[in-house]
Amino acid sequence: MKISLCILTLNEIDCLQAIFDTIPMPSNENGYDEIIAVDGGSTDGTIDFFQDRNIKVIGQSKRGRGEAFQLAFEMIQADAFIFFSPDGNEAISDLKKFRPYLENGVDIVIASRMMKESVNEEDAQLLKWRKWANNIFNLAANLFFKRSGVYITDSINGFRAITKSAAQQLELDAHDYTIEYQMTIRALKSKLKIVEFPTIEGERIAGETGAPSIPTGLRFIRRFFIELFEPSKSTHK
Ligand SMILES: Nc1nc2c(ncn2[C@@H]2O[C@H](COP(=O)(O)OP(=O)(O)OP(=O)(O)O)[C@@H](O)[C@H]2O)c(=O)[nH]1
Ligand SMILES: [Mg+2]
Repeated sequence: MKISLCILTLNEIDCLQAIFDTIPMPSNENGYDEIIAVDGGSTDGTIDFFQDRNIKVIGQSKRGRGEAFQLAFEMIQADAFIFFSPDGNEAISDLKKFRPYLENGVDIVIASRMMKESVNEEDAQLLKWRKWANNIFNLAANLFFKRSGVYITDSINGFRAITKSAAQQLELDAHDYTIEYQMTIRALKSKLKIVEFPTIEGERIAGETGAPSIPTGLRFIRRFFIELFEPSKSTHK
C-alpha cells in the first residue's frame, strides 16, 4: 500500500525550522512512502523551505484546510494519506502508527486527544474551553450518526489518515477547518471503518493560529446541520 504523508502548511516557517528535521525519512517502517506538502499560499518562506529540501509542494489556488485535503486527494497518487500539521500539536512519533491499521482494512485512522492515555493541549488548564466544545461536537456526531460500534472520541482532529477509496466515496467538499468533522460524520453515515489511537497533543511551537475559537466553533455548528440533512454517500468501493 502506497501511503503519502501530506504536510499541511499556511505560513509555518518558524515551526518547520524547529521540527522538520525530526520527521523520519519515508520508509515502510516509518509508515509512509513519500512526503508531499500542500500549501495554502504561504508568504513567509515556507514554500522555499520545502523546495530547498526537495519536498514537492502542491500550491492551492484557494486558501482553506478543506481545500488542501481535496487537492491532495486529486493530485497525489497514493492508496492512503496521512495528514500532518507541523506546528507542534501533533506527535511525530505517532506517524508510524497509521500504516498497520490502513493495511488491515481500516478506512480512517484518527489520532485521538480524548481517549484513555491521550493528552489534550488543554489538559493542564482548569478551564478547557476548546476541549469541552470539541466534546460537544463529538457527542453530536455520535448521537446522530453512529449506527453501531465504537464511540468516536475525537471527531474533529486533523491528525488522521484516510484511504483514497474512502475519500472518493465520501465526496468531501468542506473548504475550511470543518473538513475533518465532515469526514468523520460522512464516514459514520456510510458505515466506514474508523479506528482511533491515543495521542499526546503538544502546544503550537510558534506562529499564529488560523482557527480562532469562536468563529471556528460557529462553522462547526453550521457543518453539523449541513451534514444532518445531507444524504449518505453510499457508492461501493
Ligand atoms: N495547506 C493548508 N494548510 C493550512 C491552511 N490553513 C491552515 N493550515 C494548516 O493547518 C494546520 C492546523 O492549523 P492551526 O492554525 O494550527 O489550527 P489549530 O491546530 O486548530 O490551532 P492551534 O491551536 O493554533 O494549533 C497548520 O499546520 C496550518 O498551517 C490552508 O489554507 N492550507
Ligand atoms: Mg495547530
